[in-house]
Amino acid sequence: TATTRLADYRPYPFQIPNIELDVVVEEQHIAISSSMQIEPALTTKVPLVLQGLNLELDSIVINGSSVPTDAYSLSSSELVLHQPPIHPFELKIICRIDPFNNTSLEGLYASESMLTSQCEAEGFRRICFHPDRPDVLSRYRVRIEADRTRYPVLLSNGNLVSKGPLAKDPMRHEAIWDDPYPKPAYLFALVAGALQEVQAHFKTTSGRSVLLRLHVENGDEPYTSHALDSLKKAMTWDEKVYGLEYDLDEYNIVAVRHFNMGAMENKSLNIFNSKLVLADSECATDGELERIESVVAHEYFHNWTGNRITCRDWFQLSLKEGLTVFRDQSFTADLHSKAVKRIEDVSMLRNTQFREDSGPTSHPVKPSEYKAIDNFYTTTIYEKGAELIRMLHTLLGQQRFMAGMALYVQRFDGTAATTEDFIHSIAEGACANGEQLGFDLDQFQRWYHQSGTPQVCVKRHWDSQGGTLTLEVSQFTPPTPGQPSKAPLVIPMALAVIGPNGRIGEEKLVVLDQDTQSVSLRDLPRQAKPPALSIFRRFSAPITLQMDVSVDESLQLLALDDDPVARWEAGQRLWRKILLARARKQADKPLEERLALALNQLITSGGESDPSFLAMLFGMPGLAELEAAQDVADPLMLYQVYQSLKSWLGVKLSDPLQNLLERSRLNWGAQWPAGQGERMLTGLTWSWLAAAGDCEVRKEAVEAVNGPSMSLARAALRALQPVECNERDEALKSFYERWQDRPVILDTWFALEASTPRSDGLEQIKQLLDHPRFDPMAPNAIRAVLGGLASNPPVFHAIDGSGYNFMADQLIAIDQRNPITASRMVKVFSRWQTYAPSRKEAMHRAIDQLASAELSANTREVVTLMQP
Ligand code: BAL
Ligand code: ZN
Repeated sequence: TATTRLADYRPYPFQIPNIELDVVVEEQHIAISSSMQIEPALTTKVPLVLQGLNLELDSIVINGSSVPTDAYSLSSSELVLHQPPIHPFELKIICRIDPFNNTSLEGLYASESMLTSQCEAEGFRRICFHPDRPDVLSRYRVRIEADRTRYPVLLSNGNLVSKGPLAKDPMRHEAIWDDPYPKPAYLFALVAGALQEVQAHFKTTSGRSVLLRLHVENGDEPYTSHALDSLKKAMTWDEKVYGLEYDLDEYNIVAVRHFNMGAMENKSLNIFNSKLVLADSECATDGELERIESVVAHEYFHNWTGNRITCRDWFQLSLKEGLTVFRDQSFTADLHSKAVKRIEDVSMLRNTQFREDSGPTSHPVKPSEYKAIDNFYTTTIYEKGAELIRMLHTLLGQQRFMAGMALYVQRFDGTAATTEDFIHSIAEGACANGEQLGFDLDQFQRWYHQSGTPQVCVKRHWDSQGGTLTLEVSQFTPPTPGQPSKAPLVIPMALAVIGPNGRIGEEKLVVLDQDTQSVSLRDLPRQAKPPALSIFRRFSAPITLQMDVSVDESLQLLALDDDPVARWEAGQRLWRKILLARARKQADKPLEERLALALNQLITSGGESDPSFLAMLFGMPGLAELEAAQDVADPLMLYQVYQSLKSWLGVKLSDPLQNLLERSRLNWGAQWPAGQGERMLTGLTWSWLAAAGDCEVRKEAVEAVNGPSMSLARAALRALQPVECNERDEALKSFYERWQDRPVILDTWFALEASTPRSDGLEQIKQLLDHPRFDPMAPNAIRAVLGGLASNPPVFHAIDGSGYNFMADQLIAIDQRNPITASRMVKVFSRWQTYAPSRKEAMHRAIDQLASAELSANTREVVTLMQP
């Protein structure tokens, strides 16, 4: 497969201001006629190259005249018109597609009884011949014609112009949609089917009324209000915080069972994976409700950062994704708890993005080349991309950042922009009143091009006489594939000093920009011992910190730091130390006792007013993070260590945990977002007490599985999962029986079953794949079972390699049907080099097994990167 390079970017030599699509849905196929108004952008003659995949070409007509076959050439992926007219012309192409046998879930495809589309990144070429690149913006007018009974609902982007039966055939009808905003083809969407509609209304700040419509399968109507409420909250927030208003009279969301992504921001016709729309507190956990709220907001926010201002090419993907993730993170932080949201995001970044960035698929936020762009919808582009925007926000402050955003929107609205356009607008807007930027903009942009997680090393010198704390700070980014050496980055480091009564003096923001530099904090209390240092507060940069921190200092920060993120971090440091020591079979008993004492105090003092934040402090670091800290990653050992530590804490803190549980029960019934902290604490308590063998807790957990709160039901299942007991089987069985008719929820059951450690685990997983309710065409179901396997260390990492081997076989088969889903899942093997020799060899054999199979370009690209 060809490599696409950023350096090779050239503007498309034609403009296509208008496209009329005529989509006729027949029994077995769809006939598509596209009429494009084409304007050559160059005076020199160049061929017109259009992309097309799995299209059956019927005819090509230019300005009403048929184009002879020798005037064009057609390959499996391209249509080339050798000598198109030099003046504006109309190109009409008629072709056929077969959405009913399209298992890739790209382009137009069938899901249950509906037809739906997914065009990002390069799906439009599976619908009709088109340049299919994001810098070609057109106004679309779309006519959809279909059977009235089978497809009563016909949707596309923009405004509905008309809808009604066909005069020539009253069994059929048509709808005409017109989108006044020029857009790239990846934002095109079309849905046809028997869908139920739930409506809401939103009045914009300038007084326009917007009709909000959520389309779901029959029977799913009761689960729509959460998403509609979330949409209204997002619309209000974007007006209030960014001054951005919605620009059309209607906004549609469609819930689809078969979907590769989480959701898609198509202009005024968002398409959502049904698991990210359908919810209420009985059938979704608190975490899922918050996630749905944030994804609905994310897709809505794309209307400005993504749709009105789109990407020039796919190397700019983070321009819209990093920025929009930053916006949705800020939205959730504003609506709920800033501290808890930041901690969740930092934890996720460490366990996914840092992992990606230290492995064979590491890539910059702005890659310089790719083979399959679908492989770049990664946590690096999204979450690290968001961290870059957050650093700009930290460096400039809210007001100046917003001035930059306003300039960016004003300058690039209606265009396809680059990350440089964005950065320069932010800088110019932030300095509009003559202020200095305070850092080097070109140097800041290295963040976009350098992959890898920077390490910041801090050595401290304390002058007790002068009251000066001097930090010798060095930064180093380790080599990553294709990037052996790195230059220093602009790193914002937020600092404060914490004394026995809390913070001393103001917080300080230091800009690191050298390989090594010295930072002095003066006028501190002259005492023998240096004060505790609160560093990288709010996780002010996506780095790993290397600094000697004593247990005393960590405990002091855990108790007194006024930045909740730094406080949580202090606790994480202790958790890491304890877990890693146990993994080395050198348990640090004195430290464990001290942490247990600190946790006990946190519970009994009652001083922590936010139970969700308390739950964060009780949360242990993730497996990926711990694996990264081991010289030789040992997932099985870590898995056992989590359990043994929980069990020890369950015994050690039995009384305070019972007390905490009792307090938490009082708020079990509170409606989300109220009560979520207590439900989180309940889950933690159950899990520690169940690990410690508490039978009463097991019984309570089983009851919760049949109770009114999905959060508690899932917490119960998670607590029971690692414990081999009858209650575990009983709980899983009742969960299945209760939810067997709800595929979205049943996926959770599949995931739980697949990740439950059992001696015959692999056998059980095979049975799940043969289960009558397992849908092999649904990416959610595949991810549930195979993702469950990957997060079941005893089964996946079985030393005979059987787990790896089975996974490879499955992925080879899935790749035949759905390359996007397969190429994402293949990354479960990406850490193979970090394991001990026997495991490493077994995993390598599985990678070889994949490499020698017939693979899609998507999966081949990832597998090739993983091979040494
Ligand atoms: N653009 C793909 C889905 C999303 O990031 O919103
Ligand atoms: Zn997005």
